[in-house]
Amino acid sequence: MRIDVVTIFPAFFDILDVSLLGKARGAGLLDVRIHDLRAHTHDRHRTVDDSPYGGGAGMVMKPEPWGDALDQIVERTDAGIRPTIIFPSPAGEVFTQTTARDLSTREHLVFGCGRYEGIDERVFAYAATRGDVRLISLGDYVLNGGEVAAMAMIEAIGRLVPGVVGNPESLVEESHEDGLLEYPSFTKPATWRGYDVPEVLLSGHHGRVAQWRHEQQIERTRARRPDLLPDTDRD
Ligand code: JAH
Repeated sequence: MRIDVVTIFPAFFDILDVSLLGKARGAGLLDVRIHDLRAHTHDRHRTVDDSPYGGGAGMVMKPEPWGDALDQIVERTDAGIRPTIIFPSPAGEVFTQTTARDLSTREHLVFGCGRYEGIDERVFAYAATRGDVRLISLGDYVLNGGEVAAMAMIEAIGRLVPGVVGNPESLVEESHEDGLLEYPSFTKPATWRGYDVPEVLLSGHHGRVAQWRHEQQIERTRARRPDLLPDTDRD
């Protein structure tokens, strides 16, 4: 999978080299490239923002550097394949494990990281001529820019690319993959500071263990995330 990121803060993405995904990059499974939006400016101050038409607080990202950056990325990378162009935005569709699974099947993702009050709206219309545009939110809160949201999405998507995570079974056994929260886990010692590991896990009875874990998943989901359960299972 090819991933391009456009940002005015390339340093945010330095940790990709040391994370779990760093290895996948070395192995050629993920080809992640970071692009400085300011490299696509032409004025002495490398300006990326300006005041909003119609007035209002804050600044808006100018369209021209975005147009040039998108042109360069799409032309250099795509032999006929249409990239999916993602703009992290609190005004977008909400990112879930289903979104991550869907995006993990794409050959080419481009992340456009906005700052300030946002990006000139015409950039989204232009981007749609070069790829499939998605505005995606991590949740109902506001960050200072799209970088941290893009990092979270890259990690969630990248680990679903075949070969990136060593044991594929660990991918299906985790929270959200079956629509329920994860069951509790324990390791040695069997007693620690007066707390015991549940008896059933020491029993060696695989059927009882599986049933107990499933009950725990349902109980925790009911307590913490009833919104994930069908209405009929809620109380
Ligand atoms: C804020 C550009 N839902 C997470 C999220 C994603 C993006 C942004 N905020 C929150 C954001 C300012 C400018 C993007």
